Parts: sequence; C-alpha cells; structure tokens
Amino acid sequence: SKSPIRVTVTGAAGQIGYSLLFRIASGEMLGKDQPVILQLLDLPQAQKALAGVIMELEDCAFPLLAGVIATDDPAVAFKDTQAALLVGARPRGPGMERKDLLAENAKIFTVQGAAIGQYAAPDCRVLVVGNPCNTNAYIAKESAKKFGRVPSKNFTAMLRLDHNRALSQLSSKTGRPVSSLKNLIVWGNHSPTMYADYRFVTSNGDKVKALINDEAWNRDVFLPTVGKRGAAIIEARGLSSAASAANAAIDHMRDWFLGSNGEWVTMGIESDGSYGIPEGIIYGVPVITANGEFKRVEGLEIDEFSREKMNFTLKELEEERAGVADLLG
Ligand code: NAX
Repeated sequence: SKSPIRVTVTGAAGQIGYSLLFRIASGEMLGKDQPVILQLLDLPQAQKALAGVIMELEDCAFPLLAGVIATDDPAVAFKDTQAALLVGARPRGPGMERKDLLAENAKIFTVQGAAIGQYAAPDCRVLVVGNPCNTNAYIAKESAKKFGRVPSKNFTAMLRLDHNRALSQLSSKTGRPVSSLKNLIVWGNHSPTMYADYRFVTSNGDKVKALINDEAWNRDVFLPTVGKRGAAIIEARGLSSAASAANAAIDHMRDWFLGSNGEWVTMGIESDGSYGIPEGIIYGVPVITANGEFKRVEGLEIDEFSREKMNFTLKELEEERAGVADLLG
C-alpha cells in the first residue's frame, strides 16, 4: 500500500476546517487508496477547540487517516508536508481598513511562506484560501523564494469556489446539467472584481453563449450574482461560506494531484506574463491538470469587454501588491 502523504491545514479549528478535514481524511482529496497524516495549525487560543475536532476525527475511524498532529508552530505544521492548505487568516474586524487587513495578513503569510520554504517537502503544493487569498498566496510565494526549495509555481490561490458558483448559475440558466458544461474561466482576483467568462463554454457541443444569447443577463445578472455570492451567503446564513469553500478546496487540490481529465479548471497561479498579466502576480486563469502539474490554457482570444474586466480585477491585485511591497522588504 502507499505511504502516507502529509497534509497541512492552517486555521484548522475554524469553520472551513470543520468541513474540510473530514473529507481529506476520508480520501476525497488525494484518493481512496492514499493514506494521509494531518498536520493542523491554529493559534494558541484555538488549541482547545482543535483538540475537540481531533477527537471527532478519531471517532470517524477513517481507514486512511495515518496520524494527526496539532500545533501552533508553523515549523512543526509544515515539516515535510506535500499539500498545504492555508485557510487561517485574520478576518476583517470592526472599523478595520482594507490596508490594515492586508498588513495583518501579510505578517501571517510572510511567516508561513518562510516556514514552507524551509521545512516543507520540495514538491509541496500550496493552496491559499484565507483572504485576500491571491495576495496572501503572493506573499507566501515571495517569502518562500529566498530558501530556493519549493518552486514559486507551487503557490496557488483559490478561485475554484467562484468557478463552481458560476457553473451552477449557468446550469440553472440553460437547464443543462453542471457535468455537461466545459471550458469556463474565472479570471483574476477572488473578490467581487473577478471576471467569470463563459464565452468558451460548451454543453454537449452547443455553445452556451449562443444558447443564452443575452448580453444584458451576463452584465446585469450573472456577473453580479457570482461576484456578490459570498455576501449573499453571509446575509442569509449569518456566517460566511464554509462547506462550499471546503468543497472548492478539495476540488482544487484533487485536480492538481490527480488530474482534471483534460477539462479546464480555474486556479489562481503565478503569472508568466501571458494575457497581459504582469509576471509574478497571482491571477485566476484556466488550466488543465495532469501528472501532478497544471498547464495554463494558452492563446485564447480576449475581446474588448473581457480585456476591460480583466484589467479591472488586475488593477485591484496590483494595488494589493503595492500595499504590501514594503512589508516584504
Ligand atoms: P474562521 O474564523 O471560522 O476560522 C479561521 C481559523 O483560522 C480560526 O480557527 C483562527 O484561529 C485561525 N487562524 C487565524 N490566524 C491564524 C494563523 N496566523 N495561523 C493559524 N491559524 C490562524 O474562518 P473560516 O470561515 O474558516 O474562513 C477562513 C478564511 O477563508 C477567511 O480568511 C475567509 O475570508 C476565507 N475564505 C476564502 C474563500 C475563497 O474562495 N478563497 C471562500 C470562503 C472564505 O470566505
């Protein structure tokens, strides 16, 4: 049988953690034949709650769960890890400005990026979920870089929830099953500025754009619905998305490790300068995954409407990057 893979989850005592850990331990992320060791990081004040979550993990008697470590020390949490899910982040408190939020998170992701750079397995794949996730992934990547161990391309951000939200909206609009919809993209930042682009989407060979044939719906309904979905869930549930976020994290990592079977999925990855996105920025793009690697879908035509949307979300990312530039030194 296979030897266990070490999986790190940060913010493990939080809401997303509570949906995520059980699915990782049951084999939904890395495969039903792949044992895992969970290495769980959270703050000192969350260790008691984390101990409770671990009791529940034990009570599931998962055959694939080969061990669990709980710690508040990033050096321990990231030791030899091959899959790191960075969920824990500083939430925006009352009266907190966006720049304070960026600065607080920059501190966390500088420390965690450096710990990954020093202690993780060299092939460690990193997914940042904690917001602002693109810029947090950027900071972690830059902080790991100086150790020259884990490659920059292994630092990714989660756009998959936006991708899944958009798929579901397109499915309701067209009456076509989600499983029939191929070639969706969500460009840019995980924020209301993201651009869900269905120009290339097909369903059983039909062009979905032609099926819908309604530009006003795209502009006035689809894009705002997907962009503001997180806020709509907070409004309805009184809490932010957790199970759907955990599900998207599972989808992202499963496809990265096990492949997307030739299908496009959206990942926030380090830009190589293509599509007019400056090098180094973590930006949502379409990828196909196979053999543990992702490959950007290249050469897509960008029309005027799309260019404008892609530049708008890029501008926000560039502002975020500028906002943390001096913190990175
Ligand atoms: P919770 O507040 O329930 O849990 C966060 C956990 O992180 C807490 O247990 C906290 O103690 C821990 N934590 C804070 N700082 C830490 C640090 N420095 N090291 C380790 N652990 C730390 O939040 P939850 O609902 O689980 O959401 C977590 C993050 O996901 C938030 O930043 C949230 O904004 C983000 N989201 C990102 C999404 C995406 O699509 N990229 C969607 C869902 C979610 O909103």
